Amino acid sequence: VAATLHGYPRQGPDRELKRAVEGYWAGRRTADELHTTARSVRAGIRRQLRDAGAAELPTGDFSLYDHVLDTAWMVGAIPARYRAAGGTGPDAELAAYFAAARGTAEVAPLEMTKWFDTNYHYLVPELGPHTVFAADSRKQVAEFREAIDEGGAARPVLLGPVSFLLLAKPGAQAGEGFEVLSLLDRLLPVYAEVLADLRAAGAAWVQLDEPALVQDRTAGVLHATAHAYHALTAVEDRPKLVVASYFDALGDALPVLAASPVEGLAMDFTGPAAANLDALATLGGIPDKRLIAGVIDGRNVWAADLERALALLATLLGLTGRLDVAPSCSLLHVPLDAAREPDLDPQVARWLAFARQKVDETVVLARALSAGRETVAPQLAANRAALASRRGSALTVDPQVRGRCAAVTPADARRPQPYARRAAAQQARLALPPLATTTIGSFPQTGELRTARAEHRAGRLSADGYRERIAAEIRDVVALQEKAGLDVLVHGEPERNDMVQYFAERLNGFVTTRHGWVQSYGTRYVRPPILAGDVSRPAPITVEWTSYARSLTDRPVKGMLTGPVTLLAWSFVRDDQPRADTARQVALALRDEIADLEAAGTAVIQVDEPALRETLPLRQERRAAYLAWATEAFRLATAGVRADTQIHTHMCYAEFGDILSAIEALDADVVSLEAARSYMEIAGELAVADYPREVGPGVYDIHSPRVPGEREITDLIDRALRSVPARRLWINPDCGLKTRGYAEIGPALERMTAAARRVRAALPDEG
Ligand code: THG
Ligand code: ZN
Repeated sequence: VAATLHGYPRQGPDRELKRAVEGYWAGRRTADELHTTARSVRAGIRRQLRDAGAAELPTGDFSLYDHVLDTAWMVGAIPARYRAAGGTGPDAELAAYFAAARGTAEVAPLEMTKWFDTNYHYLVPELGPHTVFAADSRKQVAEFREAIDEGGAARPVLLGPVSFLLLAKPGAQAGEGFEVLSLLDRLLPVYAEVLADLRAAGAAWVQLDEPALVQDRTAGVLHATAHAYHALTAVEDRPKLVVASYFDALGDALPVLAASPVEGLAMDFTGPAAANLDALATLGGIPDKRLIAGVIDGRNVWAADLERALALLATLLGLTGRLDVAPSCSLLHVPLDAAREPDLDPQVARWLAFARQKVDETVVLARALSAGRETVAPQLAANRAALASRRGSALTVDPQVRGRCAAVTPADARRPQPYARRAAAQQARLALPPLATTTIGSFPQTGELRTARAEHRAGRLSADGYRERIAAEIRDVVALQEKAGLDVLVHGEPERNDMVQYFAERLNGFVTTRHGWVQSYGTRYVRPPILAGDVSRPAPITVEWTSYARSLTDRPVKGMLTGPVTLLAWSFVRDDQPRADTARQVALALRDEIADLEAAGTAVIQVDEPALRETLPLRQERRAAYLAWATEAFRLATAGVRADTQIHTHMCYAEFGDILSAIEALDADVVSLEAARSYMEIAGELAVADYPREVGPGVYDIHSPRVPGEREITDLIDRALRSVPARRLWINPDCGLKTRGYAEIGPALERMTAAARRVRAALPDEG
């Protein structure tokens, strides 16, 4: 029994790779310098893994930007427009690669979307009937050679052919009815060639990742999977194959893979994928295959229960011909090293395992099985003590919070008045015109703001000095909005670094990290807070700045909060109680904040849930339960307000079609949605769903620096009016303005309000 893994964070200890790639983009580094940094980051990773005692290192999981884009490159499926954009210079390939990743002045990049239900985003390959695949194994072979040249075993890890196709989409020229999976037979020979190249380079085993098989799949897909692995195992002179899955159980795909001639399976046995154990036992195990058992959760930051993992592994030993131990998935999704967090509460620190610690845990388990428990007795004892301290800690169990949660009744999560009554009360209080205008909440985070925050943190700017900077920013933002003629104003959120971190820093139960970066996409990283204990709110969070903004204007100012589902989705959440319970605690803390905002005179309060769609479970059978607790948490946060307090929510990045009924179940008075890029669709979907309350499908795409013309906005409003009556239609940009510049948003907002006034003037008199 040996310890191995599927992948490791690829940024380097101080995000060296991010700096190198961004430096190359900015022209501050040559391609050679970039490759040198990349090589040294990879060498550092391998050293760390070998020192920890990992037996067979993954290779090829490294990426300059994204591993799905790397796979598209490996099979030659890079659209011609990017090859052309790369030019003919000495670095043409690198230029073409980054053109596909981030676009150029001439070409838009590939679309980006979420990697299953993680917070990582991949680039969506574009395929069509004319795609010509061609093998390019250079990256895979080079990274494998690097590893074995140092001595010791390595296992190339590739995205498998079935998942590659299922993650891709038809390109613009593909034509009606084109199915990406129809390309499988043309793709397989290319994979076979890569496998042969890796074999020639000395690879005994190659791992093919097929995470797409843990989603509900048709008989057709399962059949294609069986076909693919029969074809790949028929290749002569190939490495042994291990097919990996993670994030959920294999379900119907398990018997298919078990019956295929591949030599090994890597399976996840954590979280919802724990169902793999019974399924494997029912099948009679896989006695002729190697099993790489993912028993350490690769997606959270909590120290594993090693005794439980050992018991699980003992059962698995009887179900396989050869057992190895691994984290459940690539460690890409967790921060690098919990030992590098000097500011963490030491009590919490010992409960944590980041990537480095997860490798240590994996090695301890492998040693316990291969050399005997007594060889790792101290590690097991330390693990037991850490788990016991977590269970008994006052941080994880706050009796007051528990009591309050236990006392929640269904009525607490329901606004007492029906929407029609609320709408009348709100109209009497707010006296807004039809087609009321507003923004989503954030205004540009300028360089000066970021500098002021950094200066304040470093102690060079006093608390008063920093507050005055924020106050001045709010005065400017309010003045700008009055000048633009907006109906409902915001304070602009200059005091917030990040919509999750800001609240996490001010709520009991969360801790934040200094170096806990996790790749979100490309060179962009987030530092998710860690939700470790029972959540409560020691003091009001947003009331002061919201009230300050209100004092500057006669118009209504929206209070702005991040919703409970999003606070969970963008944090690492405790695993010692159901997420639904944790969500309820967060909801109650927000409910207090909303009550305080209301008591201070705030008539409009927005609770953002951009992540509602993102954490939808991968399997259909679990979705209803998730949406039930998620929408309940939102309502528990918001339902305590008076009838004449207007609740808004906002959502972005979503395929709303999947969750329209959940959006409705939030019972918000107003929902604003990202829509500028698919405006017709969302307005139409809302109409079809008979959405009964107020909506603001965005009329200004803030993801682009382009300022829309008034005419263009007028057209969008006219179009929306075909689906939504004027009284229920809001006019707003489609997301926060934090990434835009003031040069653009002044004119853009003025055109938006002008368009609203123009359409308003032409409305038939409602009498
Ligand atoms: N906040 C949090 N999580 C998120 C988002 C968010 N997850 C999903 C989505 N939004 C991810 N989008 C981004 C967008 C930009 C960046 C990261 C994720 C980004 N990061 C900076 C970087 O890597 O240079 C670092 C930012 C920082 O210093 O904190 O630009 O909005 N919580
Ligand atoms: Zn948004």
